[in-house]
Amino acid sequence: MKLNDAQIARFNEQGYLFFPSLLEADEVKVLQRAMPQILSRRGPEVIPEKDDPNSVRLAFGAHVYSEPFRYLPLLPRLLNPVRQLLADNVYLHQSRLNPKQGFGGGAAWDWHQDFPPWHRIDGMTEPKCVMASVFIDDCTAVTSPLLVVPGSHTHGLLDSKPHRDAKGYALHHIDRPTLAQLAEESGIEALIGPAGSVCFCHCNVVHGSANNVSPWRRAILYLNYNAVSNACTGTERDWYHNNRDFAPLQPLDDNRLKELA
Ligand SMILES: O=C(O)CCC(=O)C(=O)O
Repeated sequence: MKLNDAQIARFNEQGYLFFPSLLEADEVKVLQRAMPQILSRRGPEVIPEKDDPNSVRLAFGAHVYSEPFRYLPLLPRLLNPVRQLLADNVYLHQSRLNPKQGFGGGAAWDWHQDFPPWHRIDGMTEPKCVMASVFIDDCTAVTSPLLVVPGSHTHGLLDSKPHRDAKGYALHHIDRPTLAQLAEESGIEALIGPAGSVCFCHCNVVHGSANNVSPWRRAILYLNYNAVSNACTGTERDWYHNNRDFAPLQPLDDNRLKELA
């Protein structure tokens, strides 16, 4: 897939590009089939929900320990648009899978940008990083979709309050007056689409989500690609937060994931 000039201009203006059903149904099935193994994994890279230690809030690094998730970020459909948007070769700074379990198990995410902890802790100089959000499940109005503020990346690094949990996971919450002003100017959009949809999102786009009180899981995999020229200088955090392998990713055959079906 090659982005055209209008798509690149739209990304620069609104901060994201959404492609419904970029992955085919059999590719989605392969990824869904791998989920139980990832979610039953134990280790520091798997972070439980605060109020329910048996529910996974985030599984980092699935692209390292799960075969289908290793192939996914290398599919030309994902890799080529990201390389175009960043005008560079890229490596994966981190991947994180947010299963967002149903019946309230998947707790809310306060409004934030992704870039601040990468910049302040991992030593990522510029916001030259794209978060490709791959819908592993359908994301509907009732399963607590990801909410984004269009154009918010153009404000650069916003004032935010750092919050770091015991496992080093860092979020920088944006204060209410700032969010209210941004939302007043540009509105808030919900990213809704079938499993297999992909949103390429600038790492300074303000985003968040509510509790998932529906009965259905709403998993999204976030593939955070960084430009090779922007490789991180920090070494404080573990491999699953701050990957130190900066070798440019090389595309696989676009059917590689489908072959596992
Ligand atoms: O998937 C969600 O609901 C939000 C996740 C998120 O904002 C993040 O991982 O930065």
